Amino acid sequence: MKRRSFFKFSLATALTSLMKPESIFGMQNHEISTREAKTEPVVISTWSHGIEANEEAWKVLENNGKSLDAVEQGVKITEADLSNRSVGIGGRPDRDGHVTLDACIMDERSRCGAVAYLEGIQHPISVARAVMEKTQHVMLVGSGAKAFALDYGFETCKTPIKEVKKDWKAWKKENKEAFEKPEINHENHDTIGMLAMDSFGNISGSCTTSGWAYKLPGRVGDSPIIGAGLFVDNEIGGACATGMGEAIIRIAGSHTVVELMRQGLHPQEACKLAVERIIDKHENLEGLQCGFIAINKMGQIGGFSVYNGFNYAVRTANGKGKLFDAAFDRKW
Ligand code: SD4
Repeated sequence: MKRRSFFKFSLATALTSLMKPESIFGMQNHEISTREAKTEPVVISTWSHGIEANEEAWKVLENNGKSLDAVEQGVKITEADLSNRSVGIGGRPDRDGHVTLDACIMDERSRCGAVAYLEGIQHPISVARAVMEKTQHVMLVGSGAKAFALDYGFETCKTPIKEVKKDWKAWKKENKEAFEKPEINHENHDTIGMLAMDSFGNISGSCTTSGWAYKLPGRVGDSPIIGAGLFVDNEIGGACATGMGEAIIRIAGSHTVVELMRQGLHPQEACKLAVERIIDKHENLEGLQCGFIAINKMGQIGGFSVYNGFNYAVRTANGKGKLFDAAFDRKW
C-alpha cells in the first residue's frame, strides 16, 4: 500500500472504530433519507457547455418533471451542437475518419442503458434510454446498436461533418507517426456528464461523448460504461466523469465516488479521493487529465480533477448559468 493510501486507510479505520457499527452506515442513511423531503431541484454538468445543457434540463425540473427526463433533454442540446468537437454529431472521428459515439443513462431506480461505438445517429443518449426501457439489456454496441436505433426510428445523421473531416485530413497529414499509434489529445475531448435531482429528491444521470479524438478504431472509453463514466445510487447520490477514459475505467471512477459518499464523505471530498486514486495508480501523469462531479441526497455538490482547467456548470432555482472551477491536485 502506498504511503498516502496507508495513512488515509489508517485514519478511516481509526475513526470508524470509535463509532458503533450501526452508526456507521445506519445513521448516515437515516440522516440522508429524513432530509429527502427538503431537497430542491438542482442540475450539474461537466464543462462550460453544461450551462446551456443545464438550462434545457431545468425546463423539466422547474415543472416538477423527472430527473431522468431532465438529464436526457439536457445533454441532447450538446449532442446537437455542431460546433462541439467532443460530443455528438460535430464530434471528431477515430483514426480512420469514423465518428463513433458513446453514451449512457441511469435513473433513480438503478435502471441503466448504454450505447457504444454508435455511428450516424443524432442522439445516442436517447438510444441509451431506449436500451434501458425497451430491452432487457444494458448496453448495445456498434452495428447492433445502430440496427436497434434504426428499428426504433431514431434520427440519423451523416458524420463527420465537413469541417471535422477537413481537420481530420489535416491531422492525418501532420501526424504520420500518430496515425500508426495515436496519442491522446487532452485538449479536445470534453464529454458532457450531467446529474440532476428533481423536486421528488430523485437523482438520475447521463453521459455522452465522441470520445478520444483520433482514437484507434474500436476504442470505447469510460463514458458509456456504468460505474466508470456514470453511476447513480438514489439512496446516496450520483457521479460522472470526464477526461482520459482509460484511467477512469481502471478505478471504476464514478462508482468509486458514490461508494465514498456512502461512507459519509462530502461529494467534493469523494471526487478528490477518486482523483487521488487515479494519481496513485499511474506512474506517468503527463497529459492525464480526469475529473469527477458528484451530488448527494442532500443536494450537496462537488468537483475535482487531476489538473487545473476543469469546470462544471450548476443550475438551481436561484442560480442560472453558474460555472465553477473544479478543485485540482496539480497544475499543468
Ligand atoms: C473518453 N472520457 O472517451 C471520454 C472523453 C472525455 O473529456 O471525457 N473527455 O475517454
